[in-house]
Parts: sequence; C-alpha cells; structure tokens
Amino acid sequence: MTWFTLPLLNLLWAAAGTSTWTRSSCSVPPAQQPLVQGIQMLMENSVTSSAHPNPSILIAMNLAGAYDMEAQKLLTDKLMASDSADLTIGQLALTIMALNSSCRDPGNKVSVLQRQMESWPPSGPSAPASNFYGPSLAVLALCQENPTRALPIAARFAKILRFGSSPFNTDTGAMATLALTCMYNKIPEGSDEGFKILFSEVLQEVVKNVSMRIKDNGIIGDIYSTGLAMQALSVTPKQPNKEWKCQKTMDTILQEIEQGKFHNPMSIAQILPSLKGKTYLDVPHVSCSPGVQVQPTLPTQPSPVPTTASNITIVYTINNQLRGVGLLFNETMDISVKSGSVLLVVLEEAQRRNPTFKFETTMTSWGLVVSSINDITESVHERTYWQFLSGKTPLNEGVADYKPADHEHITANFTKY
Ligand code: B12
Repeated sequence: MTWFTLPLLNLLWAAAGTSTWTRSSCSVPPAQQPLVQGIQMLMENSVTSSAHPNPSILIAMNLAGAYDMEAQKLLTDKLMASDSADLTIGQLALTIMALNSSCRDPGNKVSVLQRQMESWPPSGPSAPASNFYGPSLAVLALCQENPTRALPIAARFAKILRFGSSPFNTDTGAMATLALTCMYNKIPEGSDEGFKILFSEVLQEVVKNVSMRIKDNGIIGDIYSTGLAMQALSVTPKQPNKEWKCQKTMDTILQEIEQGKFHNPMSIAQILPSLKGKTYLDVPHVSCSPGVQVQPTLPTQPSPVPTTASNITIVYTINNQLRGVGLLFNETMDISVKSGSVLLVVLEEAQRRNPTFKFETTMTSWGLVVSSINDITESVHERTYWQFLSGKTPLNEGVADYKPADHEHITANFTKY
C-alpha cells in the first residue's frame, strides 16, 4: 500500500456517505455510581397509584434496569389501560415506546398514531421548532414499530423540518436526530435512494445545530437538554461540526446532580438513559427476563441544611403587552417569603395580596405550568404562553422547582413561541 492510499480510501469512504467518525466514549466513574442510583430511586419513588402515569419514566426505568418491580408493573398496567383519545401525538408516541420497553404490545395505539401523523401538520409548515418535539417522538415510535409504513410519514416530516425550523431548540433537535437516525438505519431494501439522501441531509443540518450548542464545560444547550443531546450525538451517523468530548459532558452533569439540580422526576427520566450508556433507539432491544436488578442500599443523603426562618424579598412583575389578547398591563410587587421557597410560593403570596396577580396552573409531566395570570390564558392555537425570566434571562426550571434568591427580579411575560 503506498503512502497516499489510506487518505484516498478515507476520501472515497466519506464520498460514499458511509458513517465513520470516531465517537469519544464515556461512562460514570465507580465513585459516582451511588449518585446515579440515588436519582434513579428518586425517580422510581415518584411512581404511585395516584400519580398520573408518565411513560418517559417507564422508558428510563426499563433502559436503566428497574429497581422497583412493583412500580414498573403499576406504570405498565396504567399505560396499557390509557385511552389514545386523551393523548397528544407526543404522549401517544411515548406511551407506545414505554409499552415496548416493557415488552408489551401497544395494540391499536400504533395505528391511531399512524393515522394522526398522516394528517400532520394540521396548520401548515410555519410551526416553530418546539412544535416538532412531539412529531419527532411519533416518527421515532413508528420507525421502531414498522419502518416501511413509517417511511412516507418520516419523509414528509424531514422535508417540513428542513424548511420550517426557526428558532432552533436543542431538545427538539436531539429528538429529531433520534427519529431520523432510526429511519436512516432502517430504510427498507429496494426503497428509492432519495429517502437516504433526504434523511442524510436533514440529519447533517440538525446535528450541526445540536453540536453548535456544545459549551466548553460539555453542557449541550442547557443542563436539561443535555441528556437528550447526548443520546442524539451518540447514535447519529453524521459527524458533529464541533468536537464532542462525551466524558467532559458526563463529568459536568454528575457535578450538577451532586448539587441537587436533578430532583424533578422528569429531568431524571431524560438524563438517566445517557448515564447508563443507553438511548431511545435501544427501546426495542430491552430484555424483559425476570429482574436481576437488586435495589441498592440508599446512598447517604446530604443532611438537610438547617432552615433559618429568615425572609427574602422577591421583586415580581407580571407583564402582558400582546395586543389583541385582553387587557394590557405591567404590574410589579415586592413579595416577602421564607428563604428557600420555590417561585410558586411567591406567586401564591402575590395572589393573596392583590387579585390582579391571580393565576392558574395545569399539571404536566414536568409538574405545574402557569397557564393563566390575571385572566390571560396560554393558547396552543395562538402559540402564546407565560414565560418566566430572572432579570432578562429565561428560567430553565418551572415555578414549582425554581428557588429565587433575595432581591431577584422575576418577570412573568406573556409572549409567543
Ligand atoms: C415545547 C416546550 C415548551 C412549550 C410547550 C407548549 C406546547 N404546546 O408545545 C412552551 C414554549 C410553552 C414551554 C414553556 C416553558 N418551558 Co418548556 N419545553 C418544551 C419542550 C421543548 C418539549 C415539550 C414536549 O412537547 N414534550 C412532549 C410531550 C409529549 O410531553 P408532555 O409532558 O405532554 O409535554 C408538555 C410539558 O412538557 C409541558 N411543558 C413544557 N415546558 C414545560 C416546562 C415546565 C417547567 C413544566 C412544568 C411543563 C412544561 O408542555 C408540553 C405540552 O403540553 C421541552 C423539552 C424536553 N426535554 O422535554 C421543554 C422544557 C420541558 N421546558 C422547559 C422550561 C424551563 C420551560 C419554561 C419554564 C421556560 C420559561 N423560562 O418560562 C416554560 C414554562 C413556564 C410556565 N408558564 O410555567 C425545560 C424544563 C426544565 C426543568 N427542569 O424544569 C425543558 C426541559 C427545556 C430545557 N431543556 O430546559 N415549553
């Protein structure tokens, strides 16, 4: 072999569109395993007979290897019994994947999802990127069920995604990468070469956007999108435009876990597969033979910080400047609450003191969303919502998780996505 043959071979390899790029591998160091076990137990403990069944938690439990077999069975049975008509496209897709991860047959849920995706999108391709999250889940679930039937749906999804995605959202990009990678890997033999080219081109673009969000400390997007982004970058056939050091990402996430940033069960469900070296593409390969997992002894919890009864003051503003949506207003109030309170307590105190600050919440898989303030209500149709900011920076947690600091200025701003 002459000195130039190897580079030449590489070039030919690349030109053929074959996927070769060296991924850096990563794993949780043994000393940090108890941290991971701790959050998994926290997540599993959130499964109760009264809680609304969360398919993302079942997927994470099954990918990681469930500790609590009773919780696993309870969730599986509840999801089996759920009515497709009550679910959005994304929820239905997650339910199908969750049942598959428990080796249960999702039955007619698959054909319901297939039909819904055949008439997607309902209102033209101008939807913002975040609206592709649910449909990405749908393409992924349908791809895992039957790639041949999923092919036309996935192709339409890819074309719309290519032309209609602004602004870019890391979580959505990650989920779209998983969906398109599944399709790319499973294009039925004899299909038009155009499908492979389409998925390849759109994947390249989405992976480029995800990789642009890699920060120096390894976080991809924000800490809560990093789990999904790790899954995406670890399976994509397309090389990211920016070098990704998986271990760096892992180490930073472990530090964040140590600082208690992953206590919301849904945030754990989205990070756990990556910590275990798993992705949603592994769902069809989960082995359901009777559990070998043993519930670990509880890692020593950090002793609770003694609560000082001191009060803090939060400056709280509610603002609606969207014309045509009810009354325009901008009201500010100083609110005093116990230090360590979550933002929800601030909102409750504001409402107690002034009826203009009255608000309503809706329950979701991530917890409570503030759906209405001062009678101005979010709308999926109008794409409006109440965004929460600290100063000018949007919060990366919801009101039931975020703990404001003394003198922090929190704004609830009615805006569009
Ligand atoms: C789309 C989206 C939105 C849309 C939802 C509307 C819609 N119809 O699409 C909008 C733009 C309104 C939104 C708002 C917010 N979001 Co958001 N959102 C997402 C995203 C990208 C996808 C959610 C989804 O479709 N899931 C799939 C379906 C099948 O599951 P679902 O449970 O039915 O989905 C619902 C919930 O996820 C809920 N939801 C969406 N965001 C949030 C945030 C919180 C805190 C809660 C409780 C619920 C919630 O809306 C979905 C549709 O009804 C996720 C990303 C992710 N990794 O999950 C972020 C995500 C859930 N959002 C997040 C955040 C921080 C927010 C905001 C708090 C941002 C802000 N600064 O105001 C607000 C909520 C404020 C409030 N009023 O209480 C974080 C939550 C992190 C955390 N630890 O809590 C995520 C993970 C993004 C991230 N990586 O940081 N969001």
